Amino acid sequence: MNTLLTFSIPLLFSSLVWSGYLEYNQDVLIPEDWKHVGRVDPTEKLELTFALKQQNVDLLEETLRRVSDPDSAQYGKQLTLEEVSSLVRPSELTQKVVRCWLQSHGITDCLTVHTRDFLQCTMTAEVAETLLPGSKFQRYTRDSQSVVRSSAPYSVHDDVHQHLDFVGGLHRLPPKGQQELSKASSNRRQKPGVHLGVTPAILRARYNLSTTDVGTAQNNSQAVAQFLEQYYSPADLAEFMSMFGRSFQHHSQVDRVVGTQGTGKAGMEASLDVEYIMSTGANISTWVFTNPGRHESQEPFLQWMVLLSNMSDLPWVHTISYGDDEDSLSTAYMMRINTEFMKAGVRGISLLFASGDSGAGCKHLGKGQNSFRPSFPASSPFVTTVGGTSFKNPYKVTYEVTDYISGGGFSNVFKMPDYQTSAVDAYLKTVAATLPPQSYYNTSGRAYPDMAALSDNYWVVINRVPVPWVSGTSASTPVVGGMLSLINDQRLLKGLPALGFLNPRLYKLKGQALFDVTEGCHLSCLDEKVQGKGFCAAPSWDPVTGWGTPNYPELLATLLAE
Ligand SMILES: *[C@@H]1O[C@H](CO)[C@@H](O)[C@H](O)[C@H]1NC(C)=O
Ligand SMILES: *[C@@H]1O[C@H](CO)[C@@H](O)[C@H](O)[C@H]1NC(C)=O
Ligand SMILES: *[C@@H]1O[C@H](CO)[C@@H](O)[C@H](O)[C@H]1NC(C)=O
Ligand SMILES: *[C@@H]1O[C@H](CO)[C@@H](O)[C@H](O)[C@H]1NC(C)=O
Ligand SMILES: CC(=O)N[C@H]1CO[C@H](CO)[C@@H](O)[C@@H]1O
Repeated sequence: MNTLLTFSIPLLFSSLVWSGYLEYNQDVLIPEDWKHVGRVDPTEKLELTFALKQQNVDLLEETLRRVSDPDSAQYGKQLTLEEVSSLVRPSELTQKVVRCWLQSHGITDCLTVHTRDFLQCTMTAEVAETLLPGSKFQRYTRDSQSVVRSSAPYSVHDDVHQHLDFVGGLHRLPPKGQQELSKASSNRRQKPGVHLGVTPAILRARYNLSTTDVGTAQNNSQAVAQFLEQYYSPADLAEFMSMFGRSFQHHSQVDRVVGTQGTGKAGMEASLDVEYIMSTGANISTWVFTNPGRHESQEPFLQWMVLLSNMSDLPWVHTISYGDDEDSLSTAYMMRINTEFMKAGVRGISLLFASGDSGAGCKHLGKGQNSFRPSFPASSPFVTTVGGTSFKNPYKVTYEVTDYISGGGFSNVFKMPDYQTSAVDAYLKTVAATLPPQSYYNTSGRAYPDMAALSDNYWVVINRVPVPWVSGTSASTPVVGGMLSLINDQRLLKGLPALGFLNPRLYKLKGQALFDVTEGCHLSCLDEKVQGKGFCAAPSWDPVTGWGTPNYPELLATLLAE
């Protein structure tokens, strides 16, 4: 192919003595619920993802700030995928060095993306272990899932070290869904004779959506991304809509499924996302991104990020119920994924992540010492994170209070972004006397969530049967997503750009057009010092419910300006 390759390889890659870790602080422990099956056969094919070092990441961040800040002259001047690509594409040198390195190991079966910053290559386990000294590929199973991961940290040759951010497909395992939690809450709350719960009609009443608040623009669309070993069922969606969708115009079908529906079965969480984004974001074309990986070595979340860099035509709003403990992930990985979020944001795409269902979380540091445990991507400064609420009276459409499961807190990895400093400072001052001990969290970090919606006692149709008492921020996130899609719809009809990365604008509203949630605390460590209590809601922004929940007509009015 390229003459440079044949000559430079022996010089560049003759020795494997010098190699270094890309992800020095990546957790490689396999959680106990995964069963070790054994070493992977050396001839077995793996698919690994190489994240190539990008250019102009600072400029990308600055561009995102400008296009998302309503006070900037650049507001709404979003970039195409082509433009993002010219900005961040890795240098020729980086591309060449990485390709040479792969080819020197006989790896030629690679796919790239439009932005050239990811390479996905197929190789045998034996080749992968030589390429990445230290790696040891093993097979693990959990329920019906089977994955191939490395039981030991990998390194890369010194010559490529500076050209890569990380290699995907060795460590991170698919997180467990929230079904456990839904069942737990059903036991706890079952009261004979009471059946009222959250339905599309209840949500539309609470958030003031009228029958005419449905999508009408031709080319608007929204998406849910799911990475569970379960899939949404088209028949359940249709049944759900015939049962609960009588009072508003809606679609009863997903327009596009990207990826494969997986080998698992129809799942509660997968159905929840789709059924509810299509209830608030009614009559809007909906896509589902589902387990795009085909190989057991792939990381479904990473695969989805790679896909975004390869598709020029994408829905404007994506809601994602996926998260992992920040402390289980390497900084290198989180930093790069964060850059991927910026790439989506500058294109005008809104990414909404569930804040998690463990409140402030809890990490045991040993000797009775604990700290809160932030979750990623909820803690990324470049996504909009959605927390959860309950009705004050669970059987009536009343005002909302904290759902104690609502994820929230402060990142230990990402610095607090400028758009939120005054809101967070105000909170910390207001509640100073009642804050948990300082040793549990880090107030220099990105604070989340940004907003919230109901997350408690939902009705879902699963296997053709309506099931009550389903709870979690995986419910509130698509509910907010659907409403942002409706606002995009009106913006597109007016010839305005999509909302894109919402936070800079959201924080400038200072709670206007949102129902402030001021009651209740979320959960945290069960120890003597905090006794299960994390942060508490307060007037204005708080790290439990953010700025509060949407009052749709007012939010529409304010976000429809310019
Ligand atoms: C990206 O899309 C192009 C075609 O548009 C395709 O050839 C390539 O294989 C895709 N990359 C990946 C990683 O799937
Ligand atoms: C929206 O809902 C609230 C509470 O249910 C109500 O007080 C208000 O009048 C409604 N309408 C608007 C336009 O805010
Ligand atoms: C539903 O959306 C389509 C465009 O996708 C539009 O033509 C139609 O009028 C909408 N329905 C209502 C009730 O607004
Ligand atoms: C606190 O967060 C900052 C980033 O905002 C980080 O640099 C620092 O290491 C964090 N401290 C701890 C103890 O994790
Ligand atoms: C994101 C989206 O839905 N884009 C659609 C816009 O319309 C064209 C032409 O009908 C479709 O091909 C796109 O998928």
